[in-house]
Amino acid sequence: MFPRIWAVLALLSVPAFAADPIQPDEYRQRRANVREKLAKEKAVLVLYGASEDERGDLRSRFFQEANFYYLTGWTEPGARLLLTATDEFLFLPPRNEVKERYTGRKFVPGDPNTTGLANVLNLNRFEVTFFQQLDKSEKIFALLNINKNSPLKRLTGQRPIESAASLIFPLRQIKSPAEIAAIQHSADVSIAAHKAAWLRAASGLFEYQVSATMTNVYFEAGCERSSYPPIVGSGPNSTILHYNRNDRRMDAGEVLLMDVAGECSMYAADITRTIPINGKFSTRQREIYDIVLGAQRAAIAAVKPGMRLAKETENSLHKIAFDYINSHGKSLKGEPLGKYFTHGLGHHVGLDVHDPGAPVQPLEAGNVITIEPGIYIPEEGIGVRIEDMLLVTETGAKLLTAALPSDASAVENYLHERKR
Ligand SMILES: [Mn+2]
Repeated sequence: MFPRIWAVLALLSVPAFAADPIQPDEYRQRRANVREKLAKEKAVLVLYGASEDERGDLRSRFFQEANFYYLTGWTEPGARLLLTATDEFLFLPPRNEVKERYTGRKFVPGDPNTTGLANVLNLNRFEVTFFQQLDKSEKIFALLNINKNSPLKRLTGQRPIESAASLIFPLRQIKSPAEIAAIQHSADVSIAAHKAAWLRAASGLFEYQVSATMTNVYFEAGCERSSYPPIVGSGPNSTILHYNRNDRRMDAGEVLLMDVAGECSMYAADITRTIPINGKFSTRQREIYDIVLGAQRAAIAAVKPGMRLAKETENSLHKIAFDYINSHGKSLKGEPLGKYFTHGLGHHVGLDVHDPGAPVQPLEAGNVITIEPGIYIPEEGIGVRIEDMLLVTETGAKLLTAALPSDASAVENYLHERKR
């Protein structure tokens, strides 16, 4: 009894973290980096922040658009950003007393400038300022895939708008020390969530109860949301890649796949573990598990600058994992298992759980990625995925999620604790 309570208390004592771990100077530096590129291109950049009623369904609180947040740290709705080679402008909506009754006082132009941006203007000054700056520029950059840019299209008429992705995404892919610390914090809190789930999981429990145990750990630690809807799949559900109904009762003898992580201070984590619900893998489950783990370890060992996450490419990490899976074990029909590894090997993680970074791009030092091979065999009701987060370094990689065991025996030993 006591060991279990002690363990739970220890898990929940995750240290608090600053609301915004990024200092104003770092936001300034990010904008300076973009403005340097704008100077070369003789261009201006316009970004639209998220608006308050974008979702319109009352279910979700306001969250800033990731690129807007990356360049400003600004967390209030309805803002617009204009960057030029030599200047920067943050445009903010005027006060709205009716809205403020619901969501509180908002910062407005004229308040003492604590935004960190050189110029803060009323949103109704946007058009005239934009055209003034456009007179001195040749190109306009914006994020085109966001519908809200249609008013910008109306303003610019025939002048083409180029994608700002090429300006911002390469910066977002190289994580700063402060970002790495923030991501590590999200990873640590999510690891605590997984450990709490391991102590809780038992036959007869519903998947949503395990999900609740996990989300509680990171919400209790001050994280603002799940990085993605929790995936807690038992038995047959473990073979459904993005299963998130989480409404099945789990049974002894099944595996439980948990792809669950929290987003804290805007930075996401992404972690998956698969455990035996009754504490011990069956022979077949253990065989499949060890193949996935072997594939993951082979890929992790090969991570270094220049390698790629993509499938059909030189220096492919995916190929390393696939070849391992395809050359170990067999299906019930005696076929190789490669065809049961049905998704990508990994992705970048940061402000978004799927952060900018195409799989074919060679990895660089400062990237944060996941490595997450899996084998899903519906006819056997066995799905195993093991997902860890890594920081790519000059010579290899640092495992950010090393504190969460993945070795099958270590997992079983941890599960054994709950019986005492
Ligand atoms: Mn992932």
